[in-house]
Amino acid sequence: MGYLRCATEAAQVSRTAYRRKRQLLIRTAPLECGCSSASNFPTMALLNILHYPDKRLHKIAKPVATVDDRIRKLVADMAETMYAAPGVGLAATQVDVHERVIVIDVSETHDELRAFINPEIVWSSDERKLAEEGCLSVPGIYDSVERAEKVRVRALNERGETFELDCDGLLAVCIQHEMDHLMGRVFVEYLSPLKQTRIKTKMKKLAHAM
Ligand code: K1U
Ligand code: ZN
Repeated sequence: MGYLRCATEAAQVSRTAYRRKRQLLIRTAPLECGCSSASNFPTMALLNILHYPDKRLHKIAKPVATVDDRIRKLVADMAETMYAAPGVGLAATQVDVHERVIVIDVSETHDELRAFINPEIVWSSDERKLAEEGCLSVPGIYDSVERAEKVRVRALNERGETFELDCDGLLAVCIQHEMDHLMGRVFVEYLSPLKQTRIKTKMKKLAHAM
């Protein structure tokens, strides 16, 4: 119960921080129509997260052609959905949108939202590290996966500008996990066939119980 209350409070803090940040972004970034007012900007929405073993989680996402208001709305809705879950990352594939868009916020204060549009890993360390992972598409399942310890990512931000980011720790784990989602891969596929079968059975039972 303690965890549940913390998670709910964390999600509330996250949503407030994100709304504040988003208001700033909308106020400072001119909209496509050339108008800088946020009055016509649509409100955010919570999106439905697909659950493993849904086949749609295996679709390969296409690159975003133009970073426009449709993509900015998707980023906003994905952020709202990630904070509400609560989670530290979300890939568009998980909300049944098959375009290369990721949101991540691994900060303790839930106010460091990053959007990665058309992300590419341009460098990975040879050193690898085992770390525990969770997934909003496989609720209740946590297990260790080995990945590159550090990566450098190149992507577009919400304004369509290219940036590069050196990632380590949870951010490195999360970005690799989310980029796998964009390639139709779910973290449980790194586990043994026996564990995968058990997880599938558990998830199917859970879906029937709901
Ligand atoms: O992709 C996802 O499903 C999101 C996933 C990201 C992730 C976390 C940890 C290691 C690798 C990838 C999650 O956010 S799972 C939930 C979670 O980690 C969390 C939940 C509440 C508070 C803090 C973290
Ligand atoms: Zn996931």
